[in-house]
Amino acid sequence: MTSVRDLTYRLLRQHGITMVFGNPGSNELPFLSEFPSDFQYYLALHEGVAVAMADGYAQATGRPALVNLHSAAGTGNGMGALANAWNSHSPLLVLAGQQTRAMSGIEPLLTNLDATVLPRPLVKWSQEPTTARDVPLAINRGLHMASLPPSGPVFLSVPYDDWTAEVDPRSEVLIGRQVGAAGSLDATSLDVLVKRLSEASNPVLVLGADVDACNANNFAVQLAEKLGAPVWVAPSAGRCPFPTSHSCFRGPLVAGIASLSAALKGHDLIAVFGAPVFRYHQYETGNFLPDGAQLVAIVTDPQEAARAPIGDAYVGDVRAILEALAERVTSTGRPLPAPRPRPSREAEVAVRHDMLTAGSVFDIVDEIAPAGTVYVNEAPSVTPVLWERLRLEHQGSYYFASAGGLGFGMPAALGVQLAASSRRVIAIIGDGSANYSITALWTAAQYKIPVIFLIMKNGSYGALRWFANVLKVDNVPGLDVPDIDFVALAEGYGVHAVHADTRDRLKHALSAALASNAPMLIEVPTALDVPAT
Ligand code: TZD
Ligand code: CA
Repeated sequence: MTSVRDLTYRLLRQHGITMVFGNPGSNELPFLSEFPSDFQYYLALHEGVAVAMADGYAQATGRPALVNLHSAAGTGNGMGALANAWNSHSPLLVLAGQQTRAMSGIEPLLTNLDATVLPRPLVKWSQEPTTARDVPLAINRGLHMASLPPSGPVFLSVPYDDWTAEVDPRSEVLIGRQVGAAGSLDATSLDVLVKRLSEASNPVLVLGADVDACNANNFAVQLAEKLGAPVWVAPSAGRCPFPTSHSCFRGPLVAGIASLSAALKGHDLIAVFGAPVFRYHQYETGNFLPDGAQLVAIVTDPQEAARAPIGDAYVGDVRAILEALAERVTSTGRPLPAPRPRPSREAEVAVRHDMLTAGSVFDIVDEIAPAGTVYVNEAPSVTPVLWERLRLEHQGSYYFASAGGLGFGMPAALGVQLAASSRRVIAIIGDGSANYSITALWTAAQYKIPVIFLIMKNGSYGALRWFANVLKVDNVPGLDVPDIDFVALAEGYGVHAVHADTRDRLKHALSAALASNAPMLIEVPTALDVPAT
């Protein structure tokens, strides 16, 4: 007899899934029983870690990742991380165990009440199959749903007695079903876009995370060079879609209506690829666009296209469309914009030599880390400084929580490192943020995932101090996080750690971490550097 569980593992393999990120409970044990030897289970000690780790893995591979959570409580613990996965279009299948059908009417302990409602609205699709025989169909559907554009998380609740039930023999044909999406532009729309770009007198490109997600950074470079156009990263950037040392590169746009509009002043055409228009944060009044500017956006997500308050939008395959435009647009002959000036290293060091600044830390990292290093960032107040200092040249070089939900960085770095084993991942983590998913250290140690964790210890929720200035609110409690010993915490979870409070110590620690193939944590006291409002 073929069991539902047997066929499920075959389906998972066929979708390229042999990893499970999870934290089990009694409802999940029958799914995990006789765990196949070609699968690897990554135990996370908190569900937020499991989901964020899967998110990092899914983003870095572009393929769906499987998360296994425990009923309602486990799903609830994973929801913060699911918010990020939702915004980053990460293809995740979240599989949660349900109590046995035999007791479903009497609501025993660990029943997931209204299971399908719980993860909404942060999933594309949510189901609890009505019968055991529908489970393989639901698994297959969930995996395709997660992958189809716009990709994103899906949720499946499975009563635990279903796994040992016999499959419907007709489910065999699910193995090998191909489901794909087409989606370049039709010829007329493409002509219109080529014309608009070619005839603009001062076009600008704004690129979002989905450009990096669909491996289209090179096409963006080609298009920018042909147009001689500056390139900005859409606000609240979850990934880096363009090489930061390229002459056209301007940096990330500020996430406020007026600031964003001011940065784009003078452009007559704003072409947005792979980003919502726009993901603002701080509220600023003003017009969405500068005077005289038109906007056209190419996105994978119909919701993003429909809800944009301005401009035209096309929904389609961002890579295919960028590739077609890069090929079809003829070179305008406009000179490339002059490169952004590199911030001076010496000036920064000279001003505050008693304590390392974020700028000097990033300069050291940029100098020592090899080309191709991947950065996962969760140090909110110093993110603008990071974008000025680190060279992010290759596809898949940068990740940040797409919904701003903290607790993403440390576990996502593990997932990215598993996916990109030939590159080294450095996680740059604030001393506030580190606490939401600190148990990721244990997973790093146990599975020997060689992420380097750089803790930026400024003793404060720096970004909230900045936001309090933006909102002009005073005397807010709960904004400092003094007296946390990250070296002790890391050692406690089995990760070697050092405290580096000078440039030389940091250089030494980072070189040692890069030379070893074990995870390591470096705690760096840094000056609290709240950006000006
Ligand atoms: N909780 C969660 C899950 N996500 C959040 N974004 C917040 C709370 C609010 N929050 C921010 O948006 S930034 C921040 C908090 C608490 C402070 C981060 O402090 P940090 O980094 O030490 O990690 P900085 O560089 O000092 O800001
Ligand atoms: Ca901090």
